[in-house]
Amino acid sequence: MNKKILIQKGDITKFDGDAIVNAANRSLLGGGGVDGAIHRAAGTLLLEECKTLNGCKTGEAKITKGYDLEAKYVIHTVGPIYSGKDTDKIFLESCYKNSLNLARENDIHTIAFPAISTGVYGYPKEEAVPIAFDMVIKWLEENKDYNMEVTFMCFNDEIYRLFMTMNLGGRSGRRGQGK
Ligand code: AR6
Repeated sequence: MNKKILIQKGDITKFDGDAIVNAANRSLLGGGGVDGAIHRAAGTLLLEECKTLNGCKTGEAKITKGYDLEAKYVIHTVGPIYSGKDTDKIFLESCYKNSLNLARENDIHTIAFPAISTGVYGYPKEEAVPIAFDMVIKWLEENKDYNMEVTFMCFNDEIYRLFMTMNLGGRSGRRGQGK
């Protein structure tokens, strides 16, 4: 099993690491779901900093401080609203890739992701989880020279079960090789 990937159940706002990722919307001015929870836990200064960022395009990522959170930074990314088109996957992959690139640029070594787009944005969980997992594996392989630990913070049992299946080698078998 790859020790650089952790799968945990819980609330991402409690993550005690360098950064958490927010599944935001293009305005970056807050919302429901994990976005609302992060803004409530971080305090109003987070919104003030977000107002200076001029929003964020789908698939891209922007960084702020974490304020009252344990995490030092919040990386805000905007997942696709599920449409059933091929572009959904490309945008979802970009969220993970661009968040990790931005993390590396900011010397972040521990980061937690929620399951981007699987709530309000309607991405089917059984499709979104393998996309997330495979993209993170790919990024870690391409950035072997950099020490990064990625936590998938699962807020519900189904997401947790899907990530655990991936990590045990479920779909591709790559995790089942004694690593
Ligand atoms: N910790 C970890 N994961 C969580 C938490 C939490 N505290 N709360 C929810 N989740 P969603 P989206 C999970 O809807 O689908 C907002 O209004 C949740 O179970 O938060 O990308 C934004 O402003 C689900 O698996 O984000 C946007 O408008 C996952 O986080 C829109 O929702 C994502 O669900 C973005 O929609």
